[in-house]
Amino acid sequence: MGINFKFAALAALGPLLFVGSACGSDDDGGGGDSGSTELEATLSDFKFDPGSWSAAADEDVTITLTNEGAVAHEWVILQSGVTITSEADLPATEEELLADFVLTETEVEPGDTQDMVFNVPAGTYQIICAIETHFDAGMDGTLTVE
Ligand SMILES: [Cu+2]
Repeated sequence: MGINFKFAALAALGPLLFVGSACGSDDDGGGGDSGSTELEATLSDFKFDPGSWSAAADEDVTITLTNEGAVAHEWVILQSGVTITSEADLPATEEELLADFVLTETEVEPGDTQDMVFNVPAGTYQIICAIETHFDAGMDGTLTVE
C-alpha cells in the first residue's frame, strides 16, 4: 500500500516537473510585441509600402524587399539622428553619402525580391531611396527600433 502510494506520487510529479522546465525556457517570448525580427517592404515607383516598420533592437532583423517598380530602388537606413526633408540635404558625393548619412542599404532591381539583414540599436531611423529624384518623389519611410 505504501509502495503504491509512492509510485502514484512520482507519476503525478513527472508532468509538473516537465511543465516547470518548459516555463523556465520561454523567458525571451515576453518581449514579443516590442518589435519584429521579420519585416516586409514593397518598393515601387515611387513609394514604400508600408511606409513605417517596427523592429527589434540589437537583434538580427530580416526585411524582405520586393521591387514592383519599373526601375531599381533602394531601402536605405539613415544613420541615427540623421534625417533629410529633401534631396537637397544630401551631399554631392557618394563617399560623403556613405560616410555621413547611410547606416546600411540594399538596392533591388525591378521585379526582384531580396532579403536584407540589419542589427541596430533602439531608436528612430529614416528610410529613404537614395537614387536621384526618388526621395523627392515620395520614397520616404520610418523605422522604429525598440
Ligand atoms: Cu527608388
